[in-house]
Amino acid sequence: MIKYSYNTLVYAGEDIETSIARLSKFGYDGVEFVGEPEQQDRVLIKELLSKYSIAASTICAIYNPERDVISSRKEIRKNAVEYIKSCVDFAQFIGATGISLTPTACMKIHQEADRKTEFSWAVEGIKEAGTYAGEHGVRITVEPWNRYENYFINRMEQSLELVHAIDLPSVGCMGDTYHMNIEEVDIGDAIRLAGDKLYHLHIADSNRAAPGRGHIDFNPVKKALQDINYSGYLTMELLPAFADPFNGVRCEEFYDQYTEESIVFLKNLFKEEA
Ligand code: LER
Ligand code: MN
Repeated sequence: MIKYSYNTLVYAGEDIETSIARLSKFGYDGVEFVGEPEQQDRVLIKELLSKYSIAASTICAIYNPERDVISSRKEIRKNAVEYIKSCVDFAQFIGATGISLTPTACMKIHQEADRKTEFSWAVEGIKEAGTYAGEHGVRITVEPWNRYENYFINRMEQSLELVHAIDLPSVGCMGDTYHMNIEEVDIGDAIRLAGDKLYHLHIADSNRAAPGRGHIDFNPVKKALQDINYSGYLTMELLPAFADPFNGVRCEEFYDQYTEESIVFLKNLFKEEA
């Protein structure tokens, strides 16, 4: 059974109770939280999730130059693994089942060492974090990002190659339809390629707005998810149309309007063939 959640990153500047209450009101099963464990009140979050009868789905971890799993600097690689472990502790506390991961800093588009060396750092770091995650009942999901945000893992086949090399049940693949629309030949085929290793999926249209507001055809996405018997979360990760969408500017339509519209769109999509 597919479940729906929404990434609260776009609810910039809002108090967390308002965000959780909104998602509960519009019928979401879960909430995806930003991976800044030090800045979040996990006790309050847990209370609010219970108050509004909604689950924590996942943690969207944030990778920057200080948290880079394949940095050429050993202390930065170590810092990245410690950061993922702190997200695991946060996830376990609030009951989230997964943490998204890409091995490098967001917006890093140049490699620091040859691919083979960087790949071996990725395997080493994610194996350590993934083992810790598995021991705490949490899964790590490797997310390909488009070429303008990252150079290392851009397509599902690369995520799968890394996941196979890590070889842990607690580490799988994830997709994001916004990135996939840019990098994959066929989004449905990429989902089928991951198969039972697809642990999580971010949903946004081609312009990162609510599904239905861009030009992605979500029918093949639905078909592929059905083909692999996907039963995880579909998490809306919607972001404003800025070059730097993380700048905290409040965009009104991403609050009530897109939150409601997205779940209505996806529930209709999946209802049609039922
Ligand atoms: C994160 O899930 C993502 O998709 C990237 O674009 C960085 O936010
Ligand atoms: Mn994403």
